Amino acid sequence: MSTTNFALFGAKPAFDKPLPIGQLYFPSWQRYEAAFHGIFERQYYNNNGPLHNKLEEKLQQFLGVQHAICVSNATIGLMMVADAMGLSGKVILPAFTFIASAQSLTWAGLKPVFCDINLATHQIALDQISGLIDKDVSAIMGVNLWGGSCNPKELSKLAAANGVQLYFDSAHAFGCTVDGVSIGNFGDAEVFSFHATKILSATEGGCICTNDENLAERLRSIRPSYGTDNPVSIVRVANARMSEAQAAIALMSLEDFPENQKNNETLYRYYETQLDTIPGLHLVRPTGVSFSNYQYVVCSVDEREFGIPRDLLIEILKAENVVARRYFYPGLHRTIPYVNDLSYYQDRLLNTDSLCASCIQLPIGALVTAQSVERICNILIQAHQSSAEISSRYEK
Ligand code: T4K
Repeated sequence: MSTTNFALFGAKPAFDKPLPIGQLYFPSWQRYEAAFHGIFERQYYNNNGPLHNKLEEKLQQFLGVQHAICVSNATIGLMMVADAMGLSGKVILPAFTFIASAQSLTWAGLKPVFCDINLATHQIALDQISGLIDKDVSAIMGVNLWGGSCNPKELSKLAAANGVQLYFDSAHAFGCTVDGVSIGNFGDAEVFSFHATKILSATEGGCICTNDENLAERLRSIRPSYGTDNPVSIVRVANARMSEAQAAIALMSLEDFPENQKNNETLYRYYETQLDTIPGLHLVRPTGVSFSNYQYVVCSVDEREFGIPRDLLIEILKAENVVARRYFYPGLHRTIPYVNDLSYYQDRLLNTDSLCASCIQLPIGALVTAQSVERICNILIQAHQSSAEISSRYEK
C-alpha cells in the first residue's frame, strides 16, 4: 500500500466521523422515555430514590456482595473509602493507573507510594510491594486494570502478612470474576466506576462494594451531606449522591450487561486474531480473571518491530478518525502533584516508564462494530507494511 492511501497524507479518512474509545452505551429512546416517565410521575429526582435503591439491590444480587453503595463517581468513592477505613500515613498503589487513584489519597490527606508494574499483565508488581512497606504504610490499593485483575488473593495474603489494610480501585472491572467470585468481594472494599466510558454506565457514577457491615454504615453516613437517619461516628461528610436519572440509566445498562459483554468479547477476539499477526503490536490479555468484561483493547507498540513509534501510530489513526489513546500517560510519579518526589522514583519504576511510552488503547464497546474493528486492523496492518515509507515521508 502506498502512503497516499493514508488520511495522514491527505486521503479520505477510513471513518466519516470520530470512532470514540470507551463503551458509550445508549439504550433505545423508548426505554429512556419509559424510565424518565416514571421519574416525572413520581416527581422525585434524588436522595435514596426508588430507582437508586433498586439499583443497589440489583448490584448486590449481581455481584453477590452484601453492600453496594452507589455514588456520583468512582473518584469520590475512593476518597470516601480512604476516609471511612481510617487510613493514615502512606498507601501503596501502582504508578500505572488513572490520576484519580492517587488523587483520592491526596484528598484524604494520605501520601501515595508508587509501585512498579508487571510488563506482561500491566498490573501491580506483587514481588515489589513488600520492599515498599514501612511503619507509615497503612494500606495497599490494588488496581484491577483493563478487565483483568491484580491478583486479589495474593494481595490479601501479602496485606495480612504485613498488617496493612487492602482495598481496590476496580473502575475497570465491573462484571469480572476471579475463580468464579465477582470482583467487588475482595479486600475491605472495592470501587467501580460507572462513567459513560465503562461497561456499566450511569453516564457518571460509581459504586462502593463491601462485605463489612461497619464500613458500609460509615460510608452511608459520609455519602450525603446531611448524614443518615442512623449516623455512625464520622468526622467528614461529602455529597456523593447518585440521582434517579443516573440510576435509571445504570439499571438499563445492568440489564444489557450480558449483551454488551458478549459484543466486547467478540470484538476483542477479532482484534486478537488480527493483532497477533502484526509484528511489534503486543495485545495485553485480561489476566487473573475467570471472566472478563473485555472493556478495553490495549497493546504496547514495539517501535523496532512495528517500524513506527507509538505516538506516530496514534497520529495515523487519528487522521483516519479512530480515537486511539496513550493511556496512561505519563506515569503518576511524573504528574504535577507528585513530581517533587521524582528523583526517588527515577530508577524504581522502569516498567511503568516503558509502558507509558509504548501503550495504546483502541476502540471497543457498544458503538463499535465488527466491520469497524476489521477496518482498524487493516489500517494497523498497512501501517506496519508501509512503516519505512511513512516514517521517511512524515519526517520531511
Ligand atoms: N480509577 C481508574 C483506574 C480509572 O480509569 C478511573 C476513570 C477512575 C478510577 C475514576 O473513575 P470516575 O471518577 O471517572 O468514575 C476517562 C473517564 O472520564 C474516566 O472515567 C476513566 N477512568 C478515564 C481512564 O478515562 P477522559 O477524560 O479521558 O474521557 P473522555 O471524556 O475524554 O472520553 C473518552 C472518549 O469518549 C473521547 O473520545 C470522547 C468520547 N466520549 C466520551 C463521553 C463521556 C463520547 O463520545 N461521549 C461521551 O459521552 O477520562
